[in-house]
Amino acid sequence: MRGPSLAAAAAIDGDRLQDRLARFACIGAIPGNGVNRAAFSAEDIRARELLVGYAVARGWDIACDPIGNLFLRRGGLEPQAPAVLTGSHMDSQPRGGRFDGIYGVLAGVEVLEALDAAGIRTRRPIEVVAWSNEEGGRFAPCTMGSMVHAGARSLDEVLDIRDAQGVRLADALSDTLAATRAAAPAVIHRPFGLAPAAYVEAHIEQGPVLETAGCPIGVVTGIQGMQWFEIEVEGESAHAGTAPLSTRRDALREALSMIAALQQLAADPQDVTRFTVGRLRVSPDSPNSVPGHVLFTVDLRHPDADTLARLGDAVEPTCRAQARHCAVRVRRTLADAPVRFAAHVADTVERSARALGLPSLRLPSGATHDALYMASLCPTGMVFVPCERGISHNEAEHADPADLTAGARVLAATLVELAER
Ligand code: HGY
Ligand code: MN
Ligand code: MN
Repeated sequence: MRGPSLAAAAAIDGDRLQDRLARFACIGAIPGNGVNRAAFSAEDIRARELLVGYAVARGWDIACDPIGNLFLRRGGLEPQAPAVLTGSHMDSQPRGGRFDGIYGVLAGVEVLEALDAAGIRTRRPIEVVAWSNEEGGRFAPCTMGSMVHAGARSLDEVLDIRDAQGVRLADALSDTLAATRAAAPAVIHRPFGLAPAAYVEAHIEQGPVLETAGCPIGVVTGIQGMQWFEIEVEGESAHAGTAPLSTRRDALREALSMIAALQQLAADPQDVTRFTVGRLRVSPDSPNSVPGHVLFTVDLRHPDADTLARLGDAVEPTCRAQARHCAVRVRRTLADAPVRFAAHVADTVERSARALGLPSLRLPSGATHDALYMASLCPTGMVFVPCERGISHNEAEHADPADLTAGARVLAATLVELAER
């Protein structure tokens, strides 16, 4: 472990990190200590303006790609060398926690601050990215910014996606890009697909493994696969008091049969398969009208590619088999195979933790992250820190300041090691 790597880790200022986490937690704050910062919302824009302010104050370059992924760049001795990239996302779930995503962005900023403070100039530039729309709660699917940046989907394919209020992604994105340009003196255009030398993302684990093991650092080995579906059931709205049950085309009744059949399909005695119906929209949503239309979502995950593919391919036939008098439309909106991270990046994270006297353990990620798409562009890895009871996507999400600082220190040493490679 090089001297500058340890010096950068030592220059991490945990109080500044805590202070900035608290500032961002005020943007979109909701009762219960949580946040609601939907992608391309006014709250997202305020978060971007605050982040850009840090770069302007430090003289780091600011770049932005056409889907709003925001890059803060600290120059290296070899300006043309591919940068080492870190970062995460600033958007949140509707009832999100104050650490999911934003911790990885601010830990990356803290590394740049530490390098400035320690007067360290790395060979490669180091950049911090804030990915657009990682959560996918407003505009599905999730991890959209990194997905488009890595070329897994084109920008044109997502521009017409609408939120629940009918707002087009293109219009919300346009407002966000305009606000970003207004906040920064000079925003450099960043094309899609620019492959960095490596990508390392710091994130809370969002699961119980590290806390249960009493271990402060997770060396992430990869991310399980996932598939998302939108299923629409079209029946006929009717009068609750007059329409005989025998002739109804009740969209909710049939949707519930489909969901029960899908839960049966996903049943797993080993409790490895993850199956979630997180959204159920009923129309006309009135107590005395028979539902004529239902939309529900499926989030399906598994670490084994073949199992995931088999379950994913069974979703549509399972729904159609439950349809009696209603029409069904099944759309698969996301299909991500499991990824394994680059061995040398995981080894560097592990070596950094050891050099800093921090216990670590290797584990896969149950949650998805932008690192999943970055793994297709460059050697990629993640650093996890524990979160209380593994709770996340919930206002009660909490992480210990000492763990957050330790994770930033491991990130600093890892990034400097990779920037000298
Ligand atoms: O859904 C996920 O796994 C991520 O936390 N957005
Ligand atoms: Mn996240
Ligand atoms: Mn999340």
